[in-house]
Amino acid sequence: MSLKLYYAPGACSFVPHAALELAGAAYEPVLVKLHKGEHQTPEFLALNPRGQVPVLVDGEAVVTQIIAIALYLEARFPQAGLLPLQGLARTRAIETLAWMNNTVHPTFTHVFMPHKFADDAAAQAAVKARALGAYQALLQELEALVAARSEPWLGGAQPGVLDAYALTLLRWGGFAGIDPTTLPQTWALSQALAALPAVARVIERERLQLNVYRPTAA
Ligand SMILES: N[C@@H](CCC(=O)N[C@@H](CS)C(=O)NCC(=O)O)C(=O)O
Repeated sequence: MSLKLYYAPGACSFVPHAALELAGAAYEPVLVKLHKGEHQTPEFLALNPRGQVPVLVDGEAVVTQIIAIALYLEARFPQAGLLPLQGLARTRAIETLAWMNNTVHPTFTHVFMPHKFADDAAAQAAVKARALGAYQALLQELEALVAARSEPWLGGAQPGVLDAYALTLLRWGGFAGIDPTTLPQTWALSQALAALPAVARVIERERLQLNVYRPTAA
């Protein structure tokens, strides 16, 4: 099998993982355990010197970065409707995908891994607190975007990469203390996506719970 996806459970690699299943692709999923540092081994760094998932390998081609992988998969599986194929709808979808990837996603990285951005504990706490406020606002922006859609899915009539990214970002919010049910449109979209057999296979393989929010004791 020439197509391989290197993924970590619950990470942003969920997006191409779901896209591959939605496209009905034949591929090999390769588990990378981030908590065991498997993304820092010489073998993995030879594949992606940035030491991150996702990585898509197609024969000789090694593709990193979710946006590039999404466009690659869309070109390889055009019938799957992973993104709108043309017109302003396509531009808008890429606009949203870029925003998810370059704004919402890195804001969560500041919440989840503040040690990457500050050295001492107090500075890390400040980074985390500031990023959490920003992340809450960004999820509200996502909620408005989901509510404003005129078709069943964010990219149109077929489920695709935008829906998978929305699910991932909402799910991450649960780890940060954001109850996903307080964002009802995004929550409903995520539940509908998770219920599709293709996406359910990914959730099962990655052993994910959709709602990881736990209320803190008052
Ligand atoms: N801009 C990258 C972000 C990839 C990324 O943040 N990957 C995370 C998982 S969600 C990762 O591998 N983190 C491990 C690390 O950076 O040490 C993309 O679009 O693929």
